[in-house]
Amino acid sequence: MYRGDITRLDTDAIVNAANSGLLGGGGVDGAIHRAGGPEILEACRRLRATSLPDGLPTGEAVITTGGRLPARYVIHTVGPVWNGGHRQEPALLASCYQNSLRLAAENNLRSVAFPGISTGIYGYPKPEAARIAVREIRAFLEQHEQPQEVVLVAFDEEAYRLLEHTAR
Ligand code: AR6
Repeated sequence: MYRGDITRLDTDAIVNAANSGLLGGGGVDGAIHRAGGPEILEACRRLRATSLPDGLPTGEAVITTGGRLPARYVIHTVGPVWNGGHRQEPALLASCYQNSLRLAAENNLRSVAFPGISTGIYGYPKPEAARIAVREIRAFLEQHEQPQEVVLVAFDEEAYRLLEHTAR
């Protein structure tokens, strides 16, 4: 676990809580594009122009360069917008973690860091989201050799305490 700004981490990849358009936004998405520079946006535009003309569906993930970030790669995933919990939000959020980790494994990445996908602008309740994150990461690590290290990033003290409690 790490408390602070995910863009400072030098894990092999950091995960971005993106939107389907993949062309940037607020929150951690804005911070990643600002810190990583234009190369990331260029890579996202290429994806939109080729394999993802309609954007990235909720629950899925793609990988791009990390541009000027300390991390070599950014894995972009689109979390569900919280709508009360009866629109497949838990399954979609679990898919975000599974698909991001699968991409990390396929690219033979040793370490990857996640923000709390969907827990900002998309309004997912943080305790439930933390439980899903911890459960999915543990399940994946048990079944795969890579990544070897997964860091959960809390942006503030309260989120950090919640993660500590959830991972116990
Ligand atoms: N480092 C680590 N965590 C951060 C950082 C940072 N620099 N900045 C924010 N967080 P959000 P979402 C935390 O809103 O809910 C964007 O506009 C934040 O405290 O970034 O999935 C996208 O383009 C929260 O716990 O993502 C989408 O349109 C978590 O990261 C939409 O927001 C996620 O908050 C996605 O919403």
